[in-house]
Amino acid sequence: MVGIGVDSMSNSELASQTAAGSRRSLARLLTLIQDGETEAIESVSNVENVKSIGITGPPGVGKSCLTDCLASFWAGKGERVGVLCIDPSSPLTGGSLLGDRMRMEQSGVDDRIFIRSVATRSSFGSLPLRLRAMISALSLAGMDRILIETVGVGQTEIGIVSMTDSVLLVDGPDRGDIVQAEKAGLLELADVIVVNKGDLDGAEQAAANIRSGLALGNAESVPVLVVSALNIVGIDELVHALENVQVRSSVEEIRWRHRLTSALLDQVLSDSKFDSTVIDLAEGRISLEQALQIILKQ
Ligand SMILES: Nc1nc2c(ncn2[C@@H]2O[C@H](COP(=O)(O)OP(=O)(O)OP(=O)(O)O)[C@@H](O)[C@H]2O)c(=O)[nH]1
Ligand SMILES: [Mg+2]
Repeated sequence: MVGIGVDSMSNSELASQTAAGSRRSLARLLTLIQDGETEAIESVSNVENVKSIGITGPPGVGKSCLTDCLASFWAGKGERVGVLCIDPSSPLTGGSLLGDRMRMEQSGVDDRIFIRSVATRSSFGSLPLRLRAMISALSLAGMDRILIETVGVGQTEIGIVSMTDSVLLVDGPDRGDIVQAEKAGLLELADVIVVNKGDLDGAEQAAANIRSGLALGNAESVPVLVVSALNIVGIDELVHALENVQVRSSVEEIRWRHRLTSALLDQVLSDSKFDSTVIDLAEGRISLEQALQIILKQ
């Protein structure tokens, strides 16, 4: 029987049950991957990944509501949507916004959405790599779309969103936080930018400011849309933009640069000598150059 005793299943059994549609097996597999279980990560290493979208931006701009809208939109079209929320402060409801309306006409919307929260605690460095394997697990489970919401516009977020195939940057009407995103280098990874809360004053102006900023950086081809997740306005246009993202070689290069950096960082941090080297440094026994040599020699 599918879904019984997932705790005692081997990794390959979990993987095959996941592929057969067991949500419990998928949940267990994701937990093992998140915990860094090498065998679990290997069990999905040959899976062809479904295209994933990273959704990022400053706190409180409406990323979760927007993720909810997008997941419901695609689920309403009969697609299966996997959602990973990295360090969520506001839980996703599983398509409650748009879902309520769609449910009247169409059953099964919620069944087609799989949501998983992922804490970043204690996984500094390795989370981006594990995220790749989590995307593989969701792909194995037959998801048609994978959405990854992450809060903030710093280095950690860059590590996370560089693992996805495209990036949706969300901003609000009154914030100007996009400047922070630009400083952190996140703006150059954005394939689509939305100003959410378009029902509030200042949204069109914020979008105009972003467009002129992009034009200065020769990135005017990046669509900047005004939407309202709350009123479900502009979602069709957003879906269209996301489904028609142009691959830009310059962005691919940046993406791979971040992925490689994450992989290197992961290697260094998982080195058995790392912690003792830090102590040796702190206690003045070795220099930084010597520390580098110790770790790079491994
Ligand atoms: N007026 C208005 N409010 C919105 C809209 N979308 C979201 N909100 C509100 O903004 C608040 C934050 O929404 P969230 O979706 O939790 O925002 P978030 O970016 O995911 O927040 P964090 O994950 O905490 O960074 C909530 O109170 C939402 O109801 C919108 O289109 N218009
Ligand atoms: Mg959120």
